[in-house]
Amino acid sequence: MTSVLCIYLFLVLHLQVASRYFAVAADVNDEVKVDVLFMPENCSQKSGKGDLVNAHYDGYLAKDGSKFYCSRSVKDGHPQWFVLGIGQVLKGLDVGLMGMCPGEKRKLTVPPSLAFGAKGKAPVPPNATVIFEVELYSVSRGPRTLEAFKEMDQDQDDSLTEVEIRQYLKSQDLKNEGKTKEETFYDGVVKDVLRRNDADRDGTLSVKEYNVYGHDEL
Ligand SMILES: [Ca+2]
Ligand SMILES: [Ca+2]
Repeated sequence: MTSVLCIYLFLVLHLQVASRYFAVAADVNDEVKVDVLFMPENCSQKSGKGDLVNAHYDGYLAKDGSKFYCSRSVKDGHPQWFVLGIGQVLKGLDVGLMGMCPGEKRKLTVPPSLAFGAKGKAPVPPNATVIFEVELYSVSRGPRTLEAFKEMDQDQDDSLTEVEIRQYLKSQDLKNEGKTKEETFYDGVVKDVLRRNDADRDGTLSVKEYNVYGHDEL
């Protein structure tokens, strides 16, 4: 069922006319080619380095269009939740999702050097150019700053509970989109945030766990 959905969405994305094209420089020799497939009318906040973003992305091999990854078919189909620009995802995604609006859809053509390299990673063969169809759902500004931590930590006990993280995400959606999403959406996101960051597995995030990148401001 989920793979059918992915194929459907793939077709939908391809039927939409690429409204513009531009390239984002990533290295001297390599760059990610960005085709904007859909641009929402209103752009509340563009993504930048260090932002907490939520996105779906499907990966295809450029040479034959075969799909090797679909984020809708893993982890119960919840959109992937990661901090942009710090290596939590492939370099090509880190670069290709920059400056993106919530609701925007892009097609990213990523050279091997910014994807799976000379060795590849099964089922992606060596030296493969890959294509990602990405849809950005939400952008939260500077989640790893002290301001964001304090904003989330409502009872000011220097730790973030599931409830506090959930309320923060909802408040962000309310601010950016005028409404919140379904509760099951937040269930998945909160679980993912804790899975990635709760090092001592006590169910809450300490300042240290939250500040895994060692920013000075924390
Ligand atoms: Ca707290
Ligand atoms: Ca913890």
